[in-house]
Amino acid sequence: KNAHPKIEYYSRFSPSPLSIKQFLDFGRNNACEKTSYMFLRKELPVRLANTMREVNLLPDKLVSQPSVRLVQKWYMQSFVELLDYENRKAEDPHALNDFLELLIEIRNRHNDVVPTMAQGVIEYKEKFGFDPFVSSNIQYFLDRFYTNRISFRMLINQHTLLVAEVVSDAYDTAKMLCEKYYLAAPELKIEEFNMKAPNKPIQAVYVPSHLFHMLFELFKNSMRATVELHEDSIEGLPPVKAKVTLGKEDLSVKISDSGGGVPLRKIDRLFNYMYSTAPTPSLEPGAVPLAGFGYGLPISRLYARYFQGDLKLYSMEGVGTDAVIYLKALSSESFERLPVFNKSAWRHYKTSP
Ligand code: W6P
Repeated sequence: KNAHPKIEYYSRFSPSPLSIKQFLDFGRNNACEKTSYMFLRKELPVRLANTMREVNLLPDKLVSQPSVRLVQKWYMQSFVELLDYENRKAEDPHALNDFLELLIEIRNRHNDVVPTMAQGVIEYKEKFGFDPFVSSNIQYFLDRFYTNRISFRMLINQHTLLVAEVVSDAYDTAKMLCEKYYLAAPELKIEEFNMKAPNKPIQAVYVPSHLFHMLFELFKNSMRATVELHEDSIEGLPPVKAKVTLGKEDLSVKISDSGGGVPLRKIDRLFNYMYSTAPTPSLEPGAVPLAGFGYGLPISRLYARYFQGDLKLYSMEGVGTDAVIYLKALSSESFERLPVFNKSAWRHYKTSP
């Protein structure tokens, strides 16, 4: 039910299409967060209201299915919560942060929209069978509904890159690989410490795919070390720990394992291309190793350094390893670090190490 009068009001506005360039310029990173806030607090309700009105044009027999009702409820709740910001000035000291948190909540609330709608279609089919007219309506509606959802999440995502979320995505992906090889994987424990805004999730101005790449690489290494050391232990696998911290200068992510560590003498080798290409241990053809015989670590360190950060390993032989990714907390400090051909570069090729 669209009982709310504001739905009618907002649905009269057409959504404003953005170009890919606007997305890039407009993210919190480049433009100011205020501009983004002023745009989104109107545009998000407009996009929600447009879709909510369309749901009501679906056949009653479909709209009344419990799953569809549930989805409608999520849309209504998100819409109403966004209305709180209709008249909240960007200068209100808490508005921007509260808004950010609301966006994260909304994104999570709507995570299961696709399978839930699919469930609604199943419920309908079980009760009323297949009807070509309804099927064509549903096809038309769902294409538009999901396009709206893609666009809505695109807007939210460019406003919020949550570091802990990337950490847990990278962990999940590494865990799947690890379980495939070893039939087990250590648990993850994430902790956050936001020095700038205590108890607020840590946001980053960064390239998500680069962060994912680095974390995925570190998790694979930590998991391998953990499983190989503790495979036969009756206590089970010690967890891999992640700590995300935001300070004035640095945004750091530490991944710690209790996989037995690496002696100091061998740490540099982990970043050495020549060492990393040592004859590969025998592997089934087509099999990819979980970690340890590739360019994963040296290239991850290049990603970190590319925007003025770094990647370091601190290991204690016999115990375990801490890997820390350092990123710049301020977007104004993360400019590209590029190789330049000059005298100093030239000298590197002419002198011995
Ligand atoms: C290890 C070796 C290593 C490399 C990179 C990251 C974590 C770990 N743990 O034992």
